[in-house]
Amino acid sequence: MISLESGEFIELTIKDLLIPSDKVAHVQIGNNLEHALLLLTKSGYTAVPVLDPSFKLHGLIGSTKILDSILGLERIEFDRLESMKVEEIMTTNIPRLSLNDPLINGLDLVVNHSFVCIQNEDQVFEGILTRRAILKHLRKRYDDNKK
Ligand code: 4BW
Repeated sequence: MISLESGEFIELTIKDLLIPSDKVAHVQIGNNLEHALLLLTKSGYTAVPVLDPSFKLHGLIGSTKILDSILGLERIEFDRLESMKVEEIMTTNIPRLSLNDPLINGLDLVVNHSFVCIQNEDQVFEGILTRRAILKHLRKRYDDNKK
């Protein structure tokens, strides 16, 4: 068993496991779907944040949503990628946390989301908390407990 008696998931905050914004791939409002699909394909991520020029967080865009948006009745209409903008199809109803929120709030959210966006009080994007970071942390706690 992993002992969490110290209450560390309440004592630790999101800040402790954050991937900072400068290390997070993103697209910008105004980018077309062709650009977004290229970025997703090249980076290997299935979804990334959508930011504006002042780094405010507006939503998420993923490859499944992009491909779904260009599905025609009989074929995939790739020519539409150039004219459609990310803001037309991005998901805006996303969970958001702040740097000082307790890590337990992040743990709850990564059950159903592979990552959670972190923003400040002005909605400026600070980075992400990933499922991987939380699992790595739990694994380390497990190893530490065995010693
Ligand atoms: O390029 C990658 N590098 C590494 N080290 N791991 C990767 C990479 N691409 C995928 N992975 C692994 C991670 O374990 O596959 C998992 C699922 O990827 P996803 O969701 O479906 O693209 C990754 O799990 P994770 O690290 O917990 O990340 C969860 C989700 O967070 C990813 C992606 O949507 C987003 N993400 C993670 N790091 C990101 C990022 N988005 C933009 N920039 C980053 N640096």
